[in-house]
Amino acid sequence: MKYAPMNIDPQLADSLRRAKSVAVLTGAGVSAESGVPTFRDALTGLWAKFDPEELATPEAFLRNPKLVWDWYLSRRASLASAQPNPGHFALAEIERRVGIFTLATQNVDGLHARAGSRNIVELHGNILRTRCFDAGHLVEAWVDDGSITPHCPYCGSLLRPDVIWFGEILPPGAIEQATDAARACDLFLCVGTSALVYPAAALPESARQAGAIVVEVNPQPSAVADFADFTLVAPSGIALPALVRAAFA
Ligand code: BV8
Repeated sequence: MKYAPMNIDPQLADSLRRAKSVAVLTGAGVSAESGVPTFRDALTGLWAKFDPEELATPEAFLRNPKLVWDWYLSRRASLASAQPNPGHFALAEIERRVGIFTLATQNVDGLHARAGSRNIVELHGNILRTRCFDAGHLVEAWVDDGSITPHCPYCGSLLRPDVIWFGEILPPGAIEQATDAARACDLFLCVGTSALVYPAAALPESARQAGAIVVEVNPQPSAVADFADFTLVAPSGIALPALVRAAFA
């Protein structure tokens, strides 16, 4: 679908330009234009028959380590060719322009850091890191002894991707840091998320309750649009650069 150049409400552009503090929540949609399937689409092909909330759990992993490990290997492989898109770069530009900036992401693809964002809170971990299932320490290398999934070279436990699965608590301090930023910001950007997974999905409401201007960027508005002050109904790779141009050009 072709999108006309975005017209940004001058009031929104002015609010961003004058914001002293900005907080952001991103979801899989911000990486869609980088060719990374959104979380629920990630189960294309072989994975089509699985429910992601079934596959991304410690129980599923312990039940069938190879199935879950191979799913993450295939997602890592598809990430190898992914590049940050204009939406990622626009968020990095906003961080450079605004005094106080926090980017909380549900994404595990590492693309925000590659686009130059600095103050990132990875709420759900990072698929490119591997950790020991039992002890939790990160593991950079292991011997591929042909066992169905790799084992920790230090204790022999199973290795797992360093992501937060359903039913697992978030990294220590992550949701607290993101919530503090949401409550303290003048303007909150909610980008590319269906806002269905908690506690991340509570962040836009926390920002609204604290009096922030809330903006949703999503071609299919989520429930956040019901209370957002502004909704940009377009792909983030188009909407965010247009917003940056309108506010700072
Ligand atoms: C927790 C990492 C405390 C892994 C992910 C019962 C038992 C246990 C827990 C629960 C329970 N009931 C509820 C819960 C809490 C649960 C939860 O919220 N479940 C939901 C399903 C109801 N949450 C948890 O378990 C969390 N932990 O609560 O711990 C606890 C512990 C025990 C018991 C109780 C409480 C942990 C959740 C983290 C799960 N890990 N990812 C991996 O990636 O493999 S979640 C994963 O799915 C993502 O990280 C993300 O969070 C979520 C997907 O959401 P989105 O990113 O929004 O992606 P989605 O595809 O849904 O939407 C894409 C959007 O983009 C769409 O709106 C689309 O329109 C838009 N879009 C598309 N293209 C574009 C675009 N937007 C802009 N531009 C475009 N071009």
